[in-house]
Amino acid sequence: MTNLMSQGKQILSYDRQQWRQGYQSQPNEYDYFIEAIEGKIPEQLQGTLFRNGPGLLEVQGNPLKHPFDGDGMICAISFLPNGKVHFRNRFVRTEGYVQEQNAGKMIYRGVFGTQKPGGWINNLFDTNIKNIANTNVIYWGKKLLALWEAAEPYRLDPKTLETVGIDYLEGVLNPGDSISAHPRFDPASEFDNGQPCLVNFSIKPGLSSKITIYEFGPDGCLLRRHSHTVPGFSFIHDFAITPHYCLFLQNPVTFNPLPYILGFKGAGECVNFHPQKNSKLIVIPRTSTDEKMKILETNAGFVFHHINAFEKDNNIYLDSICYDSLPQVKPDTDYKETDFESLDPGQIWRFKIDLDRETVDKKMLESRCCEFSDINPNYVGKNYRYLFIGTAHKEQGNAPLQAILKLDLLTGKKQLHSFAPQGYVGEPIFVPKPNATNEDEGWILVMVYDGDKHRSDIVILDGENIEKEAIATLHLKHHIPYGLHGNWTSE
Ligand code: 3ON
Ligand code: FE
Repeated sequence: MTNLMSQGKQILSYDRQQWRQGYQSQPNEYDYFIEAIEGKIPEQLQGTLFRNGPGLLEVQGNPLKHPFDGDGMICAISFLPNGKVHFRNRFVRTEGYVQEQNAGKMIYRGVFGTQKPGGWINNLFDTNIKNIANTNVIYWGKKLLALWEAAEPYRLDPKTLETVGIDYLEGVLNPGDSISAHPRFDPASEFDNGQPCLVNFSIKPGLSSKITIYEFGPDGCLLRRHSHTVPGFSFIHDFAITPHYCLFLQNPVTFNPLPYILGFKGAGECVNFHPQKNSKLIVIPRTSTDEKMKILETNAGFVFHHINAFEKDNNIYLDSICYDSLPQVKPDTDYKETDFESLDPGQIWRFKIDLDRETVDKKMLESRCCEFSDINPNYVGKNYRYLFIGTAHKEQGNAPLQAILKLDLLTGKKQLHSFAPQGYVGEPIFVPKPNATNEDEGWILVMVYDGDKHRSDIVILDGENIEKEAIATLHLKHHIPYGLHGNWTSE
């Protein structure tokens, strides 16, 4: 264990140097059975955890300005019927990744500010975007798909993680189209006799923005598609669903692309947030009935992610992670120098939407610094009781995610499992136990970076009581850089 670092008077729950090392690239591709296991893997836990995230934090020796610009690398952790657990990781062979690997140099700028070497002149007018397929990975319609919201999905072989190529979702997308990295899985769609369905969206931003909603059946075929135009520029990373509605929060942002076109900044750095302005809450019915889209206003700060939404007593509820300001890496600084204490934490808010009165009320559910949530997948769009989320070790202020928080929305009870000082958590994934009767009867799977050992672990917590000792800890032979999103599949 390391000594806790003190910075000024503040005692930190982590060591900055160790935290930084979680952003080291992992250029190797592994394929092995995990042998270093503490505890006992539950027999009933069978399936695969897929997760995505930047695997390279530099391109051919040029460090990235922002980790969100890193080439997507998929990890697959498979829990086999014989009790063994297999680990595999592979880069998505996107067109841009392959080109840069072959050329031995950086060819593309990054959306979040990574510039090609040679100064602005060498970036001037270069608006070619590299699809880095790094944000999420889903298994749907017998396809494994790596997603990045500014371009098309990449299809991978679920067994070998080999890249098959760009996937147009049975002809639904055209070359150059994009689809969000945050689909929502409706466990029992009312429009399809209770069958599951996948709901996703795409945004075409401009002076006004076109939102298209797509719903896919279990076979991967399109069931419903409709488009809507909303006023103003949009940067919408995520949405939420209920049985009858799709909910979007349009952050109060404007976009000035000039510094991007002139080669000074990344496109993402040209998004300007206006905290004093209201957000727009866009409510779109999932089927074309007489009901029309509604746009209501509320002050929500900046929102990347939503947790869940549901309908109750003629109201719609939306739970989201809100920031008072948009965290951006300052010019000429490095994300590895992040001054956490100067940034606003993500906090959980509940929005209550009355469609008839056209009002939005809000209340804070959790003030602790939070990000990356999951719930029991059978409760998506429903009045749910439990949420699981990455959180800071300390109750106040902004800090790296080092703990998992379980929030009981009925009683307000909280449970915390902290991996501080040496552990850093990613997105927790909730896997329901077969034949479970309680909502929290399941396992939490989470990848934890161990800064002491510079290796990553897969940790299994008991959903009913996350505070007790982990059910099992699986030690990988190496580290995996901090990631973004993933999913579990028992197929
Ligand atoms: O006009 C453009 C529209 C658009 C789709 C503007 C634009 C260039 C910004 C854009 C592209 C957006 C993209 C590519 C977004 C990608 C986002 C991404 C890869 C990740 C987002 C992660 C969000 C959070 C909150 C992560 C938090 C992480 C931690 C707290 C732990 O490290
Ligand atoms: Fe996300």
